[in-house]
Amino acid sequence: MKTKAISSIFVLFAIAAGMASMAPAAFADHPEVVIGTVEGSGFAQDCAAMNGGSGCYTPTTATVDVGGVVTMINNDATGSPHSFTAGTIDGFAQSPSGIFDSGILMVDETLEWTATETGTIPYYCMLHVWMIGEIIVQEDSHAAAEAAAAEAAAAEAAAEEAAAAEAAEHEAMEHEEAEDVELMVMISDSQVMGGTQIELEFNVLHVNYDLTATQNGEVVFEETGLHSMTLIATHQIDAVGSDDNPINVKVESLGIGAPGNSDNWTGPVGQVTTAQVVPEFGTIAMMILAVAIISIVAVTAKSRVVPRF
Ligand SMILES: [Cu+2]
Repeated sequence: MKTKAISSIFVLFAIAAGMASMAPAAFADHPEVVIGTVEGSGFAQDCAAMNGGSGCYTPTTATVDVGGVVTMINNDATGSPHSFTAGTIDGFAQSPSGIFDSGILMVDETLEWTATETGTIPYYCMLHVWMIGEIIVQEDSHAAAEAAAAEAAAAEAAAEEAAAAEAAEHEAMEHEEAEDVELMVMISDSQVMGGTQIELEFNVLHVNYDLTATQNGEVVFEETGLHSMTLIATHQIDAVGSDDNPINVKVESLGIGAPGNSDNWTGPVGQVTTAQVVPEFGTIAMMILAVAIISIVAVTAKSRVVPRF
């Protein structure tokens, strides 16, 4: 049980570690980015041709993490003023989104803008309607990794807690077990119709046992693998004991638990309780003949314990 709990922690931890190590690979790191203006972009609409076909801003498509800083600079060496205005432009119809707007930037003037949420933000230059670009804001890879790590830590903590609970439960079971192994058998008898009725009284339910009765060295009753669902079991022996010829009854415990499920039986195995039955008056003579209290240290639930005598 304990081993299982520990191995499940390892599995969880392995999954968590895997997730944490995979996260950075899934997202490239873009804590900050600089966007410039293409030289001469203010004079000709053909920025694409001037910039190797990639647009009028450099880069035309920029990527930044949430929380990352975008520095927009008008570094057009021709000295043209430009703007970085978030929104779209269709011909001369401008639709600023308001996410950011640098206003008119003279050469070397900048706008710093911090991305706050994921998405794609188009922008344009309000002076040169052919200048358009976009900023892709993506999830912070560090934050994602941290979130994954935090999740992993939480899972690990939960697993540990579960393991602790299981261990506690296990310990509690061991205690209970240690108390339950105190098997007591009380043997009483009565003379009935030319025979003897043996009554066994147990202190626990579901005792599995062998019962043997001998008289004068001869076996008068023998049954193995008996099971007492209740606390009392009665057996009929076809013999009558006397002072000169008593019946010796022997009860040997096999374990406590459901019949046929001996792998899960607990309690003392091989504990022997004997009684010498000498009915004199035909009434029930109660005799507590053996009360064996066996203290054991149960290592696992399946351990068989052989009591000492
Ligand atoms: Cu411009």
